[in-house]
Amino acid sequence: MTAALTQTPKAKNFQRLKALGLSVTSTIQHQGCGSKGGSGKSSCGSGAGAGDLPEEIWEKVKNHPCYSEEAHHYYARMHVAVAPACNIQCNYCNRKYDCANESRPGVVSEKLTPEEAAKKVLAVASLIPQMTVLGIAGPGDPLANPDKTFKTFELVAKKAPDIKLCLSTNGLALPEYVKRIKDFNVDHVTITINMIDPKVGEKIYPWVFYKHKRYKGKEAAKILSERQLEGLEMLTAEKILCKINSVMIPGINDEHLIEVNKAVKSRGAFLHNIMPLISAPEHGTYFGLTGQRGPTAQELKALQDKCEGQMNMMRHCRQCRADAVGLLGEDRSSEFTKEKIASIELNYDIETRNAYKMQVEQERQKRVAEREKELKEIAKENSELKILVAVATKGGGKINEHFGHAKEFQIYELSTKGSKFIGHRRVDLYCQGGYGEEEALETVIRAIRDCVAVFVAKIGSCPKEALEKAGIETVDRFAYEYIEKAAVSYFKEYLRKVNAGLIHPTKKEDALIRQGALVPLN
Ligand code: CLF
Ligand code: SF4
Repeated sequence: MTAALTQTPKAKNFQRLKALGLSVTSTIQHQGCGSKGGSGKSSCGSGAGAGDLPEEIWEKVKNHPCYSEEAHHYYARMHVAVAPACNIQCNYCNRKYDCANESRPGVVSEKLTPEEAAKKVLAVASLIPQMTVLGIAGPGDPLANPDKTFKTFELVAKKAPDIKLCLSTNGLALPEYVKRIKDFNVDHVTITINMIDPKVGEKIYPWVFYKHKRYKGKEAAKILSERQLEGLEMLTAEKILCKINSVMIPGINDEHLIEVNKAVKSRGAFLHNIMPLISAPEHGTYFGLTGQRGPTAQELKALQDKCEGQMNMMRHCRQCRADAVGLLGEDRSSEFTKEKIASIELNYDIETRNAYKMQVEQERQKRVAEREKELKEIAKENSELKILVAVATKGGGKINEHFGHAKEFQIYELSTKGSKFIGHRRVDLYCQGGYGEEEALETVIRAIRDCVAVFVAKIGSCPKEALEKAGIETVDRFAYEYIEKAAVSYFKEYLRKVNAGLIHPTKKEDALIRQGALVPLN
């Protein structure tokens, strides 16, 4: 009898992952993933865990990196760019670039046919067992390209039945396709809703193309809004999980998004994702060219906080490309070009994929147990104080990244309720092949200057000094520990010092949100 035959199923699974060079932690670390962090249990659905949601909802979201903040530590999504056409014009979009509803402005490197897309999905699934979701999010609108979109879903469902199907749309054509969405088992749909008032809408949408006719101004916005809300109601009636994306455009729809939030909540939306406007002039969008600014970090957080009382908020969105591949904080799309796929051996192995999921479940339970222990401790404290900290991590929910290697920092709000993930800040890499880049350090400080401290696995003396001069404590004593556990432990100590009069908390300066999402990994 060979050794393989005497192995337990668990050992076999472990071997399968090892053959791919994978484990829950090593996979994420290897990829230098920007996807990490986690929040305490809260009413926030995106951060909610198994015990916070009804069983049938948890089953739908537990492996979806966008619908569960907790899942995005471990699971990846991929997009296939099969939908080039669009039926509306948004003032934050330039057709030459990705759909800003779901991606940073950046060209889609390759458009695909449904057959090419299905092959790409199998290639990615063969090499990245943590890829659990296929999303179609552009570069135009998936429902303005219904044949290509549904053909892709059909091919993938046949060949890789364990992959969840996900769709993101502007909603104009949605009511016509709800039945097809249901029939194709697409269980997650995102609608981008930026307004429910045509007076606001006409400032965002110059036109829509509906029933063979182009509409402009308020009339266009009214049609769009009615179709979006009707589509949302139809989807939720079919028990399809709906996420609403909204682009926050200061001075145009920022306050209005509170009304949008109420309207979508009352129609059964599961999650609301308010994203900052991306409007760099070089993208050539109307807003970019007219100098419309995006929100600051505090403006965005304040609006998300206001809406959180109403419904579950997503705060871990990376505004990813329409052809993104990988964990949310990374982009591995360049590894899966048509040319490279031709040389990848397709080996879609459901057992390896299940083995990865089993490992993730074990890892999740460990993290939850540690978090719960710390939460009990901090709950004894009595204080209204809230502070922000930035964390350098490359995955697994741990503080495991060097300061100089971080491409983004995770931001946590600490209070007596525990630690809560509130977003990420993209930064320029400080360490440039052995030396520190002063300009990059400036951008890091600007991105995290609303934080009291930055947690890192390691940091050199130069950046440490500059950060401390800027009022940001550098903390490396929790290197390689779980973020939540370390954060609560830090907050307890911080509170003790405040109570003893050793620290006098002051209002921190607002931070700047860096335009766009992550750049591809090197
Ligand atoms: Fe893609 Fe969108 Fe599905 Fe996710 S992305 S279609 S729901 S699988 Fe996710 Fe990317 Fe944010 Fe979108 S992080 S832009 S929310
Ligand atoms: Fe661009 Fe997407 Fe708006 Fe269409 S729906 S104009 S592709 S952002």
